[in-house]
Amino acid sequence: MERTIKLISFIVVLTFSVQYGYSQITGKVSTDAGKVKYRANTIIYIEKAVGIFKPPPKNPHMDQKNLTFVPRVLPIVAGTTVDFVNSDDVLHNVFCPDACAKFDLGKYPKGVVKSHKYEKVGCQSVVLCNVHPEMEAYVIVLQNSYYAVTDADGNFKISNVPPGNYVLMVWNEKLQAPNQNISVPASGTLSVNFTLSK
Ligand SMILES: [Cu+2]
Repeated sequence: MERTIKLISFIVVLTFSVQYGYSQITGKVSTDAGKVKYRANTIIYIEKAVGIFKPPPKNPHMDQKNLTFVPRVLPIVAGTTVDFVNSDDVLHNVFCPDACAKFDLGKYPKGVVKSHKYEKVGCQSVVLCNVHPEMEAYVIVLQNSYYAVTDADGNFKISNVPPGNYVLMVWNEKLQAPNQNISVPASGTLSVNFTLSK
């Protein structure tokens, strides 16, 4: 009897691990030597995946600190509300002139948080401050949560991706790279590299 239970448990665990297998996608974004700074802050994302992707329970923040938006690049799932925080001793404004996410939160002081909900999948929008024209950031609205932002060396990792065929896309504020058709296996790691150019 005990043996049978063990065997059944084993089969159940095996079935679940096959059915609910996930993989990770890792890789590197490279550029010409003169454009090394653009390796960072590149978004690698799956264009479309099956399923319903809800916003995270906690709103992501975009801070305004030392006259800079942090992070500079923020990928989100459609329907996510972003909280814009002012952490500086000066007044900041937050606005977006792009049609797909047009808003203006006005000017506000340190400690105040104002928010905007991004609805439109595919919206690649800029965030600006009308007090400091040099301030600039980007919010990229995606269909699903399988995305990553590259580090300073261009490395990225997308975890917990269900197996399947996808189009892997690239967004960068200045440069471009062709999309890649990928087949994510039921387990393990798929390595994908991109070369960014004009
Ligand atoms: Cu500002």
